[in-house]
Parts: sequence; structure tokens; C-alpha cells
Amino acid sequence: MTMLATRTTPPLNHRNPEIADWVDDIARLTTPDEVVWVDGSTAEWDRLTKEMVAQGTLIRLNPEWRPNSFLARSDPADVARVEDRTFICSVDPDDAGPTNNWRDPSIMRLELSELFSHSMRGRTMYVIPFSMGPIGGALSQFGVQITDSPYVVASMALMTRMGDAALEAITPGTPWVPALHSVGAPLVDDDGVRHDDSAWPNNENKYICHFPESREIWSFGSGYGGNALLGKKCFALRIASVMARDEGWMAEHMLIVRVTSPENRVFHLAAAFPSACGKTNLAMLAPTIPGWKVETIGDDIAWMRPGPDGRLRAINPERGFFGVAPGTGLSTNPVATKTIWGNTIFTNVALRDDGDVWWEGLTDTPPAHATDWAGNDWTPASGTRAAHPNGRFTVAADQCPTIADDWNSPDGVVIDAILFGGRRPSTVPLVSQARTWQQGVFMGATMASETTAAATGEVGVLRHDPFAMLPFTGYNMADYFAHWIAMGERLGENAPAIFSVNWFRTDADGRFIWPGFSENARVIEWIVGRLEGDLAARATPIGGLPLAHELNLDGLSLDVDEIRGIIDLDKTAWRREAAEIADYFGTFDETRFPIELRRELERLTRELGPEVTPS
Ligand code: OXD
Ligand code: MN
Repeated sequence: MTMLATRTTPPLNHRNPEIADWVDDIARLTTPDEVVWVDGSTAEWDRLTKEMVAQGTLIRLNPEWRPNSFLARSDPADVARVEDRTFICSVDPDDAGPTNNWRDPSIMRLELSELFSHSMRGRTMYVIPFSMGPIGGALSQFGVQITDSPYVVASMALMTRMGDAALEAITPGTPWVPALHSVGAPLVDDDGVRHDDSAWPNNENKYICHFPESREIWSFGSGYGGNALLGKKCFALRIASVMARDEGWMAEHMLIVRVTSPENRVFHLAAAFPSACGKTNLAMLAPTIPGWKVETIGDDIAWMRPGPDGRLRAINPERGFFGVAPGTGLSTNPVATKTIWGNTIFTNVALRDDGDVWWEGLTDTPPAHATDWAGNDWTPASGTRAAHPNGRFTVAADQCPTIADDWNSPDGVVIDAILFGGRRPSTVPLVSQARTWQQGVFMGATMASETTAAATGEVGVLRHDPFAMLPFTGYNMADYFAHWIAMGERLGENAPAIFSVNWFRTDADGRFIWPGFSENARVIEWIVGRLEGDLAARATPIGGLPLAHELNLDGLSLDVDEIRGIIDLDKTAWRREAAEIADYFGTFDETRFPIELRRELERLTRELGPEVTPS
């Protein structure tokens, strides 16, 4: 691929020798043909996307339907995060803990240096200075990603504040996270022979490595999503969770929304759900109940810190959405479908014959013919999926019609409530409120969910996913639980209320009982009623549950028995759950595990009481 006018030396106003030295070191290691410092301009986006179209990495969509938008088809072997190839390289293995893959940092460094040696031969190496959060904001952080993937550059342009403005702000002495990425597919081999590029270069040998002590990221072999856009999971969650523990703040896998009640009272909620469980849908919720308004602040990550008034303030460190496309449609998430009207990169979805995109759930009626995500002819009779279940859209947040005016505010918003949810076909009720912060932390720590296509591996298997952070906590999970307890102590009376929610209860035939999506506004209404002190809750061992008549079910075709079945405490199921939680807690190092969570479990078990067998 030939580069058009590019900038191969750092911009003149750039005075941070630390960055320049690191870039020189990496260029010496990876030996690219050239080094390009990205500036974040529209001209640069145009140049890169044109080059990727010429190279076959991107297909330009019909501008009449989807202006300035593109489709990428990944290698079928590179379609999701690779959790089994994700490593925390802390000096002490106990600092990575039982839920992470650990590697010795010095051994890993040697291994990576070999992998990265000449890994960019024949390619362009891009230097991407970026900010997570508004540039210079009190809760924001800087990084510099090096990559040999132009797809990653274009995606980072949508997902972060990238380019000259970020670089200028990283003055000498300002902390920044070095994040190195290579697809691991040099174009020139050891004998100096140049090979043709492929549309989606990658390497079957993948490594997503984090060095928490030195706060560095090294990612090799994948061009996809959370493996390659290093500002997202690698920095904003794994490395940031370590920074947050050390500095007294929180880096969480949470959406942030502003809710305005019919009485014009405003609340901010943060909510943690595992990957591909509807965070983007909740973040863009269009309430069905009259008078309610939901505005979007973030759909995936929240950085939260106590403000000067002692209350918890949150920012969305990202600038765009990397949302799951299948299942996103006019009935499920009309706001998202409007957000992606143009200026969007789609990955692994189907291409319609008219040059637009399609995926399962976008419209009720599929196109009569399309090209599927892997590039094959497809018709509704094919019996295969047109889009990959982890097909994605990447789009700037400010295109979202419901984006809050001040979503970009460097000071963030005050969080009134935190929600934890997962895909639980049974046991966990529609909504419950934690009695105390400690019970809320217990709810987060005991979250479990069915696996989805967002990561490689089996789908639909129930696994513990504490705080939806199982694949994203960059240190020992028991220490992370303790950090949550400590944050509650620090916040004291100012701590947000905590709720557990579950939209995914199923009936005997496996059908979802709760309608979900926009109807989730009804649960938000109950939560706000609790925050305002207007609604009562039934105190139970698993928290405060709604009174059936206080849930707004107007217009829903759910009968009272069905509703009771999903809002009540199922004691038998919870006794099983408590026993299972005891086993789960046993997987953590006792000396690190917070006593408060053990006490919560003891309390739950005691209050549930023994099973009474009819005589
Ligand atoms: C994501 C994920 O991409 O959680 O947000 O996998
Ligand atoms: Mn996510």
C-alpha cells in the first residue's frame, strides 16, 4: 500500500522526548517501512479509508444509504476477544489472582520482543497519541498506541480523542500509557521477499499482554476490537483498574445514563452488564412510559471518582461506540439505528446488494439476497447467519440522537445509583435493591451470566462474571472486591444506591418473560421511585423487592402470576445459589478476600433458613 502525504517525523510542536524515544525504540524493533504520526484530521481519515478500500480491507458502502461508511470483513479466525490469550504480567502471580492468566513479566518481555522483532517489516507504523476522557480533564488519562493496522487507526479516531490535540497535551512529565500493537504479519520475509497483503492481516499466535506495574500494553496477532483498539479494554479497564486501585478511584465496565422523570427530576445511573448483554441498548433506551427521558453518556466504560463534594462522579472515557450489531434494530434500539446513519465502520455484518449493510434483527424482513459476513452469497434460505453474532458498528458518540449535552464534561456527572445485571434464566429477580453498600458489593461480586459471542469460546454457559469485570480486572479479583468495599467506606453517606437487575428470566419453554428493551424503563421508574423515597420495598434476604402493584405494568400483556414469578424471592433457588456462591468464594485467597463479603453470605444463608421438607 503506498502512503499519500504523511508525516513521518513528530510534529514540530511536540516536545516530549520520552514519547519520541519510545517510538524510535519500537521502530528499531519492528522495522516498518515508515513511521506516521497521526494528527486526527478529517483529511487523514479520508486518506486512510481510501487506502484501505484500495487494499481490500474496507468496502465503501453506498453513500446514498450510508455516507462515509465502510464494511470490514475480518479473518474468520479473528472475530472476538481472545480471553485465553490475554495475560496479566505482574511480578507476583498472586497480584494477577485466580481469575487472570498470569505470565512472568521478564519472560513475557523476551517472548514479546522476539514476536515484535521485524513484525512490521514492509508496513507503515502509526503513532496514535490519544486521551481517554476529554483532553486535560481531571478524570482523564493519556496513552500512545503504536499500530501497524490502518483499521485500528480509523477505529481509534472514532473511539478516542486522538491526534495532535492529545499529543500537545502530553507534556514532559505527564503520565501516559504506552500501548504497542502489531497484527503480526510482516509483508517482507526474512529473505527480503515482499508478499502481497491480505484484507485482514493477523497471526494465529495471539498475545494480549498487560504489565500492571509499568502500566504498559503489548498486543500481538489480532486486528479485532478489544484485542486491538487498546484504549478500550486493555487501557480503560485492565490498566485503569490498577491505576484506580492505587489512586482511589474506579474503572468499571459500565454504561452511564441520565434519567429525567416526568416531574423533571434528574438522576444518573451507571450499570454493569457482561459483554453483549444489552448495555448499548440500555444506554440508548427510548422509554415506552410517558414523561420519562433517558439520555446517553456512555455505553461500555465508566471511570468514577469521588468529587470535591464527596459524591461519586463519572465520565465515559471513550468517544465512540463499538456496539454489537446483530439484534440492534428499529424495535430493539431505534436510537442506535439512527446513530449509525453514516460515518460508521461496520465489521463482520452482511452487505446488501444495494451497497448498504444488514444483520439479523436490523429489520424484520431480511433482504432476498446479500453477501454474508464471510463474503459468501447468502439468502434467507441459506440456513446460516448473514452477520457474525459479534459483528460490530463503530461510530462517534456525538452522532447519537440521545447523547446528553454534557456527556463530554471533563468533571463528569454525579452517580445516584449503580445497577448490576447478567443473563440469568432463573433465580435472580427482575430488580432488587441492596440494603447497604456491602450487600451491593456482594451483588456485584456474585454476578453470573451466560456467555456470549463477544469472546471466543462456548456460548450460553453460565459463568461467574463479577461486576462484569471477569475478563477486564487487571489485578487480583479479591483485591478488587476489597477496593469496592474501601470505596464504599470512603463515600459513606454519599455512596450511590445499588440495585441488581435481570431482564433475562425465561419460562418453561425457554421464552423471555420480561419484554425487555424499551420496557426496561419501567424498572428504571421503580428504581427512581426508590431513590426519591416514594416507593416501598419488601425487605428480603436478597434485598428490597418491589410490591407487584407498584411496578408500572400499564399496557403490558403480562399476567400477575408471571410477574410474581420474576419479582419474588425463589428461596429454593437461592439456597442453591448461596451454596454455589460459598464454593465460588472458596476459589479466592482467604487472606485477600474481604470479610464483609463472607459476612453477607453468612447473613444470606441464615436468613434463607434451611429447606423445609414436607413430612
Ligand atoms: C465489548 C466487550 O466489546 O465487552 O464491549 O466485549
Ligand atoms: Mn464491553
